[in-house]
Amino acid sequence: RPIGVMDSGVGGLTVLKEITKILPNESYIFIGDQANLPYGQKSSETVKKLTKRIADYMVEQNVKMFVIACNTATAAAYEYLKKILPIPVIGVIEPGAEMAVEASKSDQIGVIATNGTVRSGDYERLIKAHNPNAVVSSLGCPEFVTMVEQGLAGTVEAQVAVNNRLAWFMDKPIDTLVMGCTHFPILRQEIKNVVGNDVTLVDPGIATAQQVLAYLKSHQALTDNQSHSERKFYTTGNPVDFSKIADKLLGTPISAVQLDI
Ligand code: DGN
Repeated sequence: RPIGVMDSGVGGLTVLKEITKILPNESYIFIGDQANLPYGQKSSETVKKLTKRIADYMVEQNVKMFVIACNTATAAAYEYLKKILPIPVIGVIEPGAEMAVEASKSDQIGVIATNGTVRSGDYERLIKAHNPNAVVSSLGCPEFVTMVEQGLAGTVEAQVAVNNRLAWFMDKPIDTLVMGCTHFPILRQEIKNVVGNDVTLVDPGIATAQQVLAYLKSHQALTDNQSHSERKFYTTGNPVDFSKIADKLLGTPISAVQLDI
């Protein structure tokens, strides 16, 4: 049985990439809900409904696990889906928060995310649950999502936008910055150029992949050979646009199929 991975767009591919690196034998179904992108500006109730609709489809496809590779959807729907789905559900925020606490020495942690994720306060709450002394500074960066979806990562335009937005951190003594939106690791270089080498960038996708591995291992649900492994990519938006960015990101040609749900 495959692992189901979803995002509002191409950002979740950064998480999928980390999962497939350590679990190459598994099969995967990835869904990008690009028809409804961006999730970050929608109400939490709406995001919950959109995420449930994808989760229901994944369950129909008989996936063995559902990974919410989107911070905004994790904030809005993780607790709810964990209760109602007949399969295990993994979100990106808790693993990311733990990873940030481990990475920080000064307890001064920055979070960049969508407005929806910042509004939920989940990173702050979970970081403080692991380290009550932590000081968390969170900033919404919604325009980063649009830039990534438009394929602008690596351009001067993207660098300028990242410079402008992250200037907010200049007077904050953070030593760790969580890329709390799965689209943001695609702008890692631009972000690094602004915050410099002294700030550790945390990619929750890496910690999430570790959690997927740990779960499957402890439940004896790992696939031990690659001969039947398959990767299917769906978007509710335009498959040609999706594939263009996905190819670049995963470093292999992808042919995405349009999904009508
Ligand atoms: N990639 C999503 C996240 O991690 O929050 C959000 C993108 C969006 O829909 N705004």
